Amino acid sequence: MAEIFPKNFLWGAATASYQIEGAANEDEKGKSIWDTFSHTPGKIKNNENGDVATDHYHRYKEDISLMNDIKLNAYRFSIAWTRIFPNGKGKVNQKGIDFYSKLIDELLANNIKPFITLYHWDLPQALQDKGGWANRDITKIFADYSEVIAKKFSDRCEYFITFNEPAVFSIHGYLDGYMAPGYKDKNKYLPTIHHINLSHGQSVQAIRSASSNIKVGCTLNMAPCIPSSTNKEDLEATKVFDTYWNRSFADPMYLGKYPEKLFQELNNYIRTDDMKTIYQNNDFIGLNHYQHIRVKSDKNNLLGARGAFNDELPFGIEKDAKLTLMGWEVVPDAYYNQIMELKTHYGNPDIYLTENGCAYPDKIDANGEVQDTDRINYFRKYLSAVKRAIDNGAKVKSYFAWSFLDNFEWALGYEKRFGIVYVDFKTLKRTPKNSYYFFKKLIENNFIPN
Ligand code: GCO
Repeated sequence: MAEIFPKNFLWGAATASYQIEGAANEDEKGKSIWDTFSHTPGKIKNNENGDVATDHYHRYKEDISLMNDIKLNAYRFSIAWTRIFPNGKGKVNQKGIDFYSKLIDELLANNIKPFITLYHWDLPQALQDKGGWANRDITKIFADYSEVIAKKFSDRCEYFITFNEPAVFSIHGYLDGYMAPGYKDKNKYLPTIHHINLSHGQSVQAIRSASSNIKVGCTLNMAPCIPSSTNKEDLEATKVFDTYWNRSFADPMYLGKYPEKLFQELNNYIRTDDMKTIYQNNDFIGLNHYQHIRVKSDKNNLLGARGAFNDELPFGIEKDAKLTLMGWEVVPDAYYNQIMELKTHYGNPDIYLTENGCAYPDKIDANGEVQDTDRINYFRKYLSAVKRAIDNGAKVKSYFAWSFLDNFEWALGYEKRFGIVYVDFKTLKRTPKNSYYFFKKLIENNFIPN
């Protein structure tokens, strides 16, 4: 059956500053929490870091030209806050503005719409030293940063995303310590939830006051939660995990309220009018999705519940299950269900699929090609799920593959290759994988290729 996507559908790829840019100490960039974390021995696999990454900072023209060759018409990237404000606030660093300005001009010259993510996890270390997201002062500082970016770039960029995956960086950054800044402290985690929500609201206000031509929303990582067994504890844990993972940001930002139990927990931090500020009638919801999450009860976790995690066998499945290199399951139905849940539960919003993809152990073969057939199959199945959701009334406007380039996969370093373009991390040479050509055909024909 023909797989025709709507007219004006945006086909893109996504990246994030710390994962690809490199140039960690150039042009007066300040230190971020990821610079600190990745230089702390034992935090990252093989003690790797993003100092050079894919060197996109110097190679962006080559990368954009590769995007244009397959006619991507959108590109989602994030701004490194520390390039704009090396210490998080104060005087704007013109060199940082210049870099993103050149990047945006290059995209537009190639007919690619820029999607700006303001925060993809690389908080200025100077702000972390003052408590980071656990300190309420950050809400105003983030709004000021948002306003500067909107003022500088709204003449050329229509789409702004405030945060990338608040659930991920709050849980892994403040509760289980797996990511920067590496805390395991529920007393820091709880205020962090509220301050991120509030920062989102203030940021949307600041962006809209800078320009009326902008579409703004937040990108959330949402996924159906599945109990790992039928035990009472695991069933209960699944509800708890769903609240923190899926609802702690979507509900306040898109419905104007916290789930009841969470509201009680956050009570100390919520002030008059906060909920109104958070609920901004966003232009869209951004969805990052990879798989459903299997959950089990875990007394050692500060939530008492834990989702199956990178690099471990998802709880409750057979040992020989076919998984991606992250240890993630391939479940296109979960993608369909998640998109439909946004439609029914969050008021049928415009949905931008801002990330979806998979890691596999890619190799360049004797002919100089990367035969990433597993990845192509993954995209085929997940895109069919997207098409099905569209046919059933979901207002999906874009699909961004994660990722354009192989890159620095946070605590897991460089081993997990997610790109549709292969990067040799020694020479930094780019080699398009077969999945890159899959997207070329898809975009050319508006049809999922066989
Ligand atoms: C995230 C981020 C990306 C990841 C990708 C694969 O979800 O963690 O948005 O930066 O690299 O999702 O894990």
